[in-house]
Amino acid sequence: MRSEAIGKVTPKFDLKDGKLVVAHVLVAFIALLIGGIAGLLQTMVKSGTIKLPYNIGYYELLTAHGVLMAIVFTTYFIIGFIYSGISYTLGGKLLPVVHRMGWAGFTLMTVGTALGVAMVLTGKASVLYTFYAPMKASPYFYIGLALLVVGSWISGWGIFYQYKYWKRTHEGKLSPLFAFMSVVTFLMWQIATIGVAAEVLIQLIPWSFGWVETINVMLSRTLFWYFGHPLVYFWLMPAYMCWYVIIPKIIGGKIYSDALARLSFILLLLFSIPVGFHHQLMEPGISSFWKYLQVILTFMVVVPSLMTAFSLFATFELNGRALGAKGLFGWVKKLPWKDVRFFAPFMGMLIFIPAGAGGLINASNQMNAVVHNTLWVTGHFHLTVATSVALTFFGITYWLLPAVTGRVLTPRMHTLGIIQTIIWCVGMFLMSGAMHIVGLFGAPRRTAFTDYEGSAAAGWVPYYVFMAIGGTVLFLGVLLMVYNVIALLCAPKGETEYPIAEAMESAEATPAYLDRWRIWIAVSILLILFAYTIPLMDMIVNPAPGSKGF
Ligand code: HAS
Ligand code: CU
Repeated sequence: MRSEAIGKVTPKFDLKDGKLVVAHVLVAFIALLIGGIAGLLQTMVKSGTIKLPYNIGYYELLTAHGVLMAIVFTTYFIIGFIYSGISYTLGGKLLPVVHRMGWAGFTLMTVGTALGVAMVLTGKASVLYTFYAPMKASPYFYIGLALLVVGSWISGWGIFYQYKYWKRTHEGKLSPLFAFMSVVTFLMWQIATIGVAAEVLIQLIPWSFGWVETINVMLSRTLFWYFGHPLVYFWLMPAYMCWYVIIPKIIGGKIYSDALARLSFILLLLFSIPVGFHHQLMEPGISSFWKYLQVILTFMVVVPSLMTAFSLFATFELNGRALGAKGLFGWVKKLPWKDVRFFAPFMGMLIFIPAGAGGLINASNQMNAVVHNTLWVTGHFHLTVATSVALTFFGITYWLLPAVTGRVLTPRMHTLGIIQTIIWCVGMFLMSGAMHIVGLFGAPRRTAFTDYEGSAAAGWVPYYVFMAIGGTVLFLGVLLMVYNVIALLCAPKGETEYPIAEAMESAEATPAYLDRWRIWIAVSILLILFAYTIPLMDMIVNPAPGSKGF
């Protein structure tokens, strides 16, 4: 591999920390497997091909699929990946207290996940992964979620602690980019999860225990989306960390600009949160001014993604030219296509171009009226989170597991990984493509049946067939990925580098103000207060009829 030709000796990964990383990654992939099975069964139950015992129906399976894939798989993978990176870049080892916090967070999250998933699979929490009112689940589902969130907070505090310790012992030095990005990601998570914690603790738990009779639905949805949008950036930012910090090293190049990377993460911190209304554009009860304001902020949060695209193109092109590439696109040929550590995340990037464009359509008020609550939206997030993010996480797994367990990535694993990536892209092209098109025709999302039969809906059937074929291909992709994870854990012993790239310019080129956390946290909170205070007050003071008494 070309990156090895650089020949610099890199420190070994601490194998004790490696166990913590493996634990997280394993739970993530168990969730992917069960979530994948639920995804496949969900289509079969919906189409009436099979009938499951214990009344497990479409909504139970769809909830299990969404919760396991979108919440459990991602959160565990992200924490495992980030803990590995802070161990490696901030001193080569987790501080003992941080190591313990990592395990404490893991334990709490796992108890919560087990409780939550048990409720879903026994039919006591068929509320979908967005779980806002008025759908009601067993209180134990919400308690499970609360434990999952609190567990992730403890892990996040561990990250902050390790970072602070490093800063204290390396005064005046620029923190490693990976660590900086980890802190931004978990700061954002910390601020965003306050919304869902408030919804769960103040509204959903008292209501589902029957302590209060009514619930303010509007408030519940708003608190959910205050969290629900930044949630998607919580998935994306670790993928960006791979794109900015890992990929340049793998292709044998350098990070285009450390300062630009940091600035884009600061912008993600500022603009990820005050935008939840773009999920509520079609809702009455929020005045158009506040929707308009949050749509403007939504278009602001696109800027750091465009900066990321620019920076990646720059890295690819400059590196290609250094290797002798000619012409406008000659650099494409210089990319290491046979290296799965590159190929899988690269396909994620490529697909993020149409995926992001779909997001811009969603965010535009008039077009949102066309696509809202249709399968188009399902298509959108299967491209963003289930392809761009998931393929990047798969790509990380191929070097992460060997690096943290003292093993090697064999040529056979590269080949299997590339096959897995291709299967994923083909499956997603069929499934998500069909979802986008049929969504434009009006086919609704998250509904077990429609009674449009015989009218416009007849034309939807061929697209449903493509969705089913694509979904089946994807299920094979899940099985192969789970096989790959097992194979990686049994790979021959040896050394695998932890690929962290260097920046093109020196550390002095990064302005110090990017590291001024207090300013950025303050601006972030101000923006949130600006975008949310008045509409929230309005929902609480003037609740919709029926919500009174809450
Ligand atoms: Fe979204 C709904 C708007 C991004 C996930 N989104 C969802 C839902 C999910 C989700 C899960 O405004 C459904 C929630 C539910 O269940 O109801 N989304 C956006 C916008 C963006 C966006 C404006 N979404 C994401 C990301 C997600 C995600 C990222 C997950 C990870 N989304 C919406 C809206 C809705 C919505 C509305 C509500 C719809 C409704 O009505 O319900 C943007 O942030 C996207 C910006 C991205 C770009 C692309 C930049 C490209 C890059 C790649 C460069 C490639 C290279 C390789 C360098 C502008 C960085 C090229 C190499 C070559 C050789 C060519
Ligand atoms: Cu959003």
